[in-house]
Amino acid sequence: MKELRDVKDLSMDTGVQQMLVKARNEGIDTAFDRASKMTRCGFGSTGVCCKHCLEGPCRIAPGGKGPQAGICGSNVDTIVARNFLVNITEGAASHAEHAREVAHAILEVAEGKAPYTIQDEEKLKSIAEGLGLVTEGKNINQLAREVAHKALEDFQKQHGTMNWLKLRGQAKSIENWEKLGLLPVNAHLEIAKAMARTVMGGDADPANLLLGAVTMGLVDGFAGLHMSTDLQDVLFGTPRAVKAKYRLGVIREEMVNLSVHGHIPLLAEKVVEWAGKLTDKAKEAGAQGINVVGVCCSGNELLMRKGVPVATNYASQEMPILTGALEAMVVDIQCIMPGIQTVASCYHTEIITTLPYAKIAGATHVEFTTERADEAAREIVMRAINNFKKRDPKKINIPQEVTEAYAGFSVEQIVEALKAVNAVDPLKPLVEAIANGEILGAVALVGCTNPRVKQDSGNVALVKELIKNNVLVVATGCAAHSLGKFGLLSPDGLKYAGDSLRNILTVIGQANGLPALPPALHMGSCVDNSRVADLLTALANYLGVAIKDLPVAGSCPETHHPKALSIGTFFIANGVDVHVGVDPQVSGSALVVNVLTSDKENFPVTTDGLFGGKLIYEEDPVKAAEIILNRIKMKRQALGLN
Ligand code: BF8
Ligand code: SF4
Repeated sequence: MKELRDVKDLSMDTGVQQMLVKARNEGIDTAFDRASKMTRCGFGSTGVCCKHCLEGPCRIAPGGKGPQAGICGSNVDTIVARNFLVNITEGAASHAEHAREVAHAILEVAEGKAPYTIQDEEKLKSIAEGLGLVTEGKNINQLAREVAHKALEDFQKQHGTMNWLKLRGQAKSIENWEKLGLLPVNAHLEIAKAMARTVMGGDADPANLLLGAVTMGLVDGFAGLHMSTDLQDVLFGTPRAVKAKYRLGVIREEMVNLSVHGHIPLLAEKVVEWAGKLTDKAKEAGAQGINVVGVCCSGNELLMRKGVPVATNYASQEMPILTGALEAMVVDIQCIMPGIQTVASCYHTEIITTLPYAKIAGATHVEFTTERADEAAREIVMRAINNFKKRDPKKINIPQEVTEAYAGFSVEQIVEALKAVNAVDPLKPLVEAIANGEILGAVALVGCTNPRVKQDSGNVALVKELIKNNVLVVATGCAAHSLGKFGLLSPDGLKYAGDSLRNILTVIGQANGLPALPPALHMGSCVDNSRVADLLTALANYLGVAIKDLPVAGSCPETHHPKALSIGTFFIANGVDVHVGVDPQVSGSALVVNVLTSDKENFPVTTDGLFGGKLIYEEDPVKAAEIILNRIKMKRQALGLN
């Protein structure tokens, strides 16, 4: 049995460290300790294990020793590429299902069947126009119904190209995908096709399988990320800058604490609404009120639109329960560790699952559908209130640290902030700063935390290195939470920035009545990586170049989920370099590694050559920053910039 590691080596977050000590004292297992005990399988971690039929599992030993083909004759390149495509498909399917739920909800709202009100009519209109719909003379519900039908077509149509790809893709990228025959028809069709081609006896050409992964990246990007963000903005409002609080200290002893965890804001928004309506009931139970706190991407959605505080990010999702002051954790889908139920069974906390296809044994299940959203949300909040009296005061121990952060930087908000500097041509100051080198380039910090990696350390270290070199950083997902916890979403974080970046962010901030903008702009949840893509599209169109020409990159230092890989594939398809700090499990095939990570000069077929972007795998965040900076400088040079 492996030794447990010192809690200081597991997370940078002192509140998390405090809870880890508490967990060990109480004999409770957490993801961090399970990660310490888990040995890595050499075959699995290099991607060379195939379980696609019952002849196997077949595994190819490295270094040419032992069998070099599976029983069916699959070679190592096919096995690794096939496993990679399965991974990307899992990620894309998650995002597509998220988007489909929201599209369906919009349809129900338009038909008066679901208790939500459309919040951003302007955005609905502009999406409708972008989709080629006639908007004149139509009321909001008619328009919403037509937009919902267009969205749902992206899960049904049998010919042509996904509507959302044509709506949001940059023309130059689309041209390239079309030339390569990669355009997806509909999300469900492509997901089914990917399953069919990865089955035993399907596609056995590794290069073709990797191209399949790119199509899946496009499914993820357009029928997942873009569609989700667009329709969520329509339904719940487009985010504007908000100030909010981070870390476990946002849990309050005197309140009924209810955390919302998962991804789709249909549930999260309703829980917040009902928490507001049931304050009196909480007071009757002896609490001062109801405190909703966010975890993971549901946390991001509520933070972006409502300034709801964020308790913690992925790897430490069990910790809010360990405070002993969490009455309930309500979850929907994705990134929810079954381990939360094991921890909750040692406390009064009730885990509440809400989707029929995502239950946890032992948890309470309150079925959430948009049609009965109010009843379900009311029941969930009442359950939390009723649990308040069940607390064991001896078990309460809430870490005190809280940090302040700004979030809510939608593209609309960024453009509005830039308008305070140049009302007529808002992108001009930003583009000029990039052109003259005051801003070297831009990097999106995205994705996760992973219990195998010291929590937050990669995300924070990489960003500090980038901003020191005057790179503008935008952030999403749990990585944005890391930055929020360590002051990088606050103007105070500018102390780590290079002079010219600090000056520009101060000028823009002051034009907007703030001391400065933070060094990293929080753009939202993982599906909101669409906002990053929208920003890149706007910049590329402004300059009349392709996205692949921009001096930008994406980075996910603490990757854990297949969704992070499918998002990364979407950006690579657009020609954006993507760094991962955790092994993407393809190292068993030199061919796959070369296609994904080599420069175009060094290998006959690469994503760098086909799309202009490549995968960078580097565990050390400082070294990764250096590689990213060099690629950004290379792209600057190609644009004729110094
Ligand atoms: O979609 S960042 S750990 S919660 S996968 Fe998961 Fe990663 Fe968090 Fe959000 Ni994204
Ligand atoms: Fe083995 Fe081929 Fe079956 Fe995979 S598909 S388990 S390599 S026989």
